[in-house]
Amino acid sequence: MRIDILTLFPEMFDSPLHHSILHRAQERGIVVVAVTNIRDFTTDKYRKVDDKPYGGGPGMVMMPGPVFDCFEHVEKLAPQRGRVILLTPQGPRLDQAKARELAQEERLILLAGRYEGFDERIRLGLDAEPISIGDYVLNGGELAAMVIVDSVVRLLPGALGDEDSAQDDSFSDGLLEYPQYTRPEDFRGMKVPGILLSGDHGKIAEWRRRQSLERTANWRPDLLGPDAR
Ligand code: 4GX
Repeated sequence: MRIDILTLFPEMFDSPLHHSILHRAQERGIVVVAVTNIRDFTTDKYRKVDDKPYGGGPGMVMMPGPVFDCFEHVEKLAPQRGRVILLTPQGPRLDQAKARELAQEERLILLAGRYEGFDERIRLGLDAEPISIGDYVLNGGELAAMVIVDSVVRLLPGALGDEDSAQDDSFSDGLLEYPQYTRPEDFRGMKVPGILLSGDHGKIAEWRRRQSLERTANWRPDLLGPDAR
């Protein structure tokens, strides 16, 4: 997979891309992630990327010129266009199903905006699909783009080590994951549930299933369907 990210803050991606799973996936050639600075595609003396909104109102809006020029440059860096995604709180929300869908693509192009957002002609002209990572307001699309990269790359074959499994995680069966314990058996008086030390794998699987269902009912009833809420 190739992932291109268009942003005014390319340095924000350095740390996440150079650690752990994302770092290893790039080293293994499972994914190429390329970050491009939209400001490099300005043509004026002040490298201006934003302007006041037509119709008035607070804040600034990202101008179409630099974003289109940046996109048209980036588009040519690989043969496929893949899916073009615009990070915005106004889009349909990212979930595990969407992450799996995106992981099937050969290419993604992510547009991360700042200020009050992009001139609407950017979404329309580039036919970009809006995606939100959740119902809260970030200071820019960069962290949202990183969330997409992180959740998608870990689903690519070979990205996780042998010990890890994308299959067992919460949401793979629509339920929250059961609680995990490791040593010591007694930590400050808090004991590991006896069943996990029993060696009875049938009973352990049953206990875990029940824990998953209980947690989901308590904390995320919405996952069990509209009737459970
Ligand atoms: N999930 N933000 C984008 C600027 C903006 C505003 C409107 C396009 C249209 C967010 C989220 C998020 C804040 C990123 C506003 N860009 N993105 N930014 N939640 O809150 O994705």
